[in-house]
Amino acid sequence: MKSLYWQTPPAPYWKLSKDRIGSATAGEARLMTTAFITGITGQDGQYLAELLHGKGYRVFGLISGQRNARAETVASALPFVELVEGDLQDLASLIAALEYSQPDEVYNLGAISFVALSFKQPELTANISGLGVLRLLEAIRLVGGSPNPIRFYQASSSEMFGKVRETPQSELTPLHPRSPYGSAKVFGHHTTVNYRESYGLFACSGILFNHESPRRGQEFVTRKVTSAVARIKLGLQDEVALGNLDAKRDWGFAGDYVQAMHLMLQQPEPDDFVIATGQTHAVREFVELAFAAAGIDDWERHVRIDPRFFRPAEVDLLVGDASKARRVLGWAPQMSFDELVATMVAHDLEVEQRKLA
Ligand code: F7E
Repeated sequence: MKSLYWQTPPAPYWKLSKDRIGSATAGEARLMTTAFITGITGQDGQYLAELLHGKGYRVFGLISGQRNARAETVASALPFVELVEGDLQDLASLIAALEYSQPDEVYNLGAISFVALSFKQPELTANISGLGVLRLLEAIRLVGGSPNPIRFYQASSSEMFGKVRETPQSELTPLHPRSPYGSAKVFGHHTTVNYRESYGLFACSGILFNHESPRRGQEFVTRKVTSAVARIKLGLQDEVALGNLDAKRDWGFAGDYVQAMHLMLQQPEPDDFVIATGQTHAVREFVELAFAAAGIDDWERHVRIDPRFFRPAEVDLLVGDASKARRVLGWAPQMSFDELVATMVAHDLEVEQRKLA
């Protein structure tokens, strides 16, 4: 991966510099659709980058911090991604990054995305997950000019529904966030809609319900469980400490969900879409199924309830109505809940076995 942003000062039209575009020639690069992704080191950033690269896009990823350790992971997993330094907390850096990459499409996946952490660092969460959206939209407005050719995707979240007012939740369900993360996402969502209505930006908000994969961080309950199940199966640990097993979530596969992000930006008009499977399961069911996938039936013996993992306010039930996405985008989830759990457990068993070898 090339991360030449810090090696070369910005210039008006970088796309044509041959040494920055891998195997593509300058002429080919000019014809390539260019995407700019924030949150490139996260699960969704990686799946989306692969999807867009497969479609012939040139892909830039925003990377923040000094010696960001996760940049190395991206470098080996996604060698085609060109990294650009910048931070959602720093408007000037976003303007420079957009001027540098000259994107056709911007996907804002960067956020403090762990709900539990947002209770401990609410101001940081509001700044990155909330104000960060405003800064990126301002940068697009300033760099793109008028009429603005840059298409924008905002990663909104089912956490915005929080204490749900109706079930299932759709694009029209009132918002009632239950965490600093949810509140920040509500701000980002409304700001996206407002920039669309005020400035005519092609700005879309994808209201994604929980989406998981073997690439999910281990702070989230699904991967925490599948990783622990693998270690318990191999005799490396005996139990896993969890919080509220009664919460219900609509869990899908992240690889399916990034396709919806891309589809939103290919439509004739910008709009907002719920992306979900339409099925809900309690955390307890996920745990039971994950243990069963590893051939362990007495799962309760291995689970300890620890109040440290309860949240000050919980989102009890989420289940999405994605009929608009199905109708307008032609999108539907491909991977079932059972398949998702089995895939994650199999992956983690392999990871742990590899460590032992
Ligand atoms: O928790 C319960 C926890 O942290 C799911 C993010 O991607 O999806 C995600 O947010 C449920 C909650 O995800 C543990 O209380 C029990 O009810 O995996 P999670 P989340 O909070 O739903 C939405 C759509 C986003 O946008 C977010 O960015 O599981 N739970 N025991 C636990 N959760 C965790 N993390 N750890 C436990 O030990």
